[in-house]
Amino acid sequence: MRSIRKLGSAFFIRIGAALYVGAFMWGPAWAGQPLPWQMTFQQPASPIMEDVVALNDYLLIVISAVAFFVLGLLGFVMWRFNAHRNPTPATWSHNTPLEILWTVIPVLILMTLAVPSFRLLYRQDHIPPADLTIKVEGHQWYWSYTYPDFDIAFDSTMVESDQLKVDQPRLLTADSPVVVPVGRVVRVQLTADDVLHSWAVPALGVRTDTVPGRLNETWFEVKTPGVYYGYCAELCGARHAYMPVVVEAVSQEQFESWIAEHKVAVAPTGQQESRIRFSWRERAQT
Ligand SMILES: [Cu+2]
Repeated sequence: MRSIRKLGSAFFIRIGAALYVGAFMWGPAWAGQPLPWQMTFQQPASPIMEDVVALNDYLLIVISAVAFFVLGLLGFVMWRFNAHRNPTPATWSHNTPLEILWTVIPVLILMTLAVPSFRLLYRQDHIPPADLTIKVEGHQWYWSYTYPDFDIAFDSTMVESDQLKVDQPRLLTADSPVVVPVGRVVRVQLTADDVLHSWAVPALGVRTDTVPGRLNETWFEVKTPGVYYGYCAELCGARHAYMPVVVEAVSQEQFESWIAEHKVAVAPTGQQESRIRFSWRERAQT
């Protein structure tokens, strides 16, 4: 009895700790990267990730209810129909109404799980009219990014631990982040030039394989400015753990000046200005 009480208090301490860490973690200052002792998702920063978290919470409620119901039923059967309490067992073996019920009810429960799940899957797969396209190419072991609308292309490699600045997370910091404007739909086209990789940013709800010879597509829209860290999520070789993804979401003005700054190196000035405006105007019409 004492050990059960001990177990019980350990359980509540754990739940309390999880709630504490959860509350701590969900503060806005901590968006976009994993934390020590983190037990749930990162703070969602895109509509898709919000839906993922909502679906997860909903599933957790349903599966907990099912698990507790089955556990209760088992306990009741063990207590009520054990050999002492029920020495002469009943001899019937079929009950049609009961069998229909225990088939139909689980089917209905599965439907209530399948509908929101498929809805989310469709939403992830169906790319809305995009404001910006970024092409991602996985290499052993770094990423290269292209902004075809603005003729910008660069490689992004991990910053080694001894070269990190203050507040830069180890193994998650890359030298050149992907810069995107907040509140804009970003279409991401992904491929690889050697082996399978996977471009994953947990807070944005993005995780799509990059496959040599194929083009995959995904999308995201960042709701709040910030730096969002991700990684390669497909075992791709010796330095698989050392190809982080960094997405920096900035305001529209900051994004445009970033574009202008990076564009200078590859194209004559003046040209990018008109292309930026053209790109945004095109979006406004759709
Ligand atoms: Cu990889």
